[in-house]
Amino acid sequence: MPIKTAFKTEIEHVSILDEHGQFDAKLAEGLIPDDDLLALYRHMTVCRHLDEVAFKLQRSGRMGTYPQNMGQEATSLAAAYVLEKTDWLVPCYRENAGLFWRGVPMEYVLLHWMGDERGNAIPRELFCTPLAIPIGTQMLHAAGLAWAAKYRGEKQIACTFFGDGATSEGDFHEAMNFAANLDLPVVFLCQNNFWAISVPGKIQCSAPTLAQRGLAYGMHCVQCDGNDLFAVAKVVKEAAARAREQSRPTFIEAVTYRLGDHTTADDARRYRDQAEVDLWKARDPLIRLRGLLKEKKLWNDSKEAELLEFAEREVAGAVQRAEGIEAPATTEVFDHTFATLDPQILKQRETRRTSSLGQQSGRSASHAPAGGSH
Ligand SMILES: Cc1ncc(C[n+]2csc(CCOP(=O)(O)OP(=O)(O)O)c2C)c(N)n1
Ligand SMILES: [Mg+2]
Repeated sequence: MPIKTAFKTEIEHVSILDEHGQFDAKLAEGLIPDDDLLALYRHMTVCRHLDEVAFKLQRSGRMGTYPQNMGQEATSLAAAYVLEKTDWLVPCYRENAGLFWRGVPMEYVLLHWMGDERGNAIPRELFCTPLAIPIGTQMLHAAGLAWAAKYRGEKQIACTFFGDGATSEGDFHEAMNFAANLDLPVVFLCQNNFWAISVPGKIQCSAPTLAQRGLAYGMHCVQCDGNDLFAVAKVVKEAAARAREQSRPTFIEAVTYRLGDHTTADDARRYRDQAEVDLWKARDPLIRLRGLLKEKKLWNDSKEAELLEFAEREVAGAVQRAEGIEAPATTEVFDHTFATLDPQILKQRETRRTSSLGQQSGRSASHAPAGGSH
């Protein structure tokens, strides 16, 4: 018997505006009108400035750990731009641009990184889940949200964001498996920035693209330039249509790069070459978009200077609101975990003490019974 080919495919790579200023006007047709392009550029610039300010807040002890988004702004922003306002955005932690575009107030993200839970209480009407720090968990949430929408007969879809490292997690594969086999309207948007903290992508995946990981699940897969606002807008728009009209998921690999450290707790100079960083600095999504706007005679240096002043005011206002919020009551830690508090927890709420730590109400720990807990 002759050996036949059981399956053959190829992965497309979509690029519309590259780092050399090459622009494919035909592919870009109808994607982003000029007015929106200006608004999107302004938005990315404000987000970039927030990154700088957040870094300084952390260094001066006014914020906990912070992960800069620098270099990756185009991906989540393009997705949020083309999706409906009622579609779920299910983020990781490098999607500030997309979340702010949807309407999440900037101070929420600041509060989150300042360790204030109120930063996670995103208004329901914005359809954004809180930032997900445990790697990979949010992809399952997206599959669940899409499943719920499908069950209710709503046209709402879910778009979830995650990194290259997250594709090594079991949760990723479970989410992909559920989404593909239950025909769920999900867009899986992987931001491949080549690093999972200090672990390079090439030792996490032996295949030439991450995109092809979706093939194993019978899912449509595509790779795009993640630093190209147009390319991401195009592939997400098509994926959203596939989700809404055919209730089928898509796996998108957006190729990007984090220009900063993993977080403020990291020093990337210890494991990556400056030459690599410099290469990607030249591929910065802001630089190429600014170039296109200038070419279209929509932008100049005085507008840029005005924008930077605007960004400073916007971010300063958000910092002021985040730092100015009234401190939470110490009892609030009990408010969002249990629907009803059992007597032991009620006692803890009243006394702020727990016998399990050897503490007892009205008595000092040194008088606690031996063993300290019961
Ligand atoms: C379940 C889990 N394991 C480990 C970690 C520690 N951790 C935080 S970020 C990170 C790397 C994530 O890399 P990637 O998915 O590529 O996202 P990136 O930070 O590059 O955007 C790891 C391992 C975690 N947060 N959650
Ligand atoms: Mg990564």
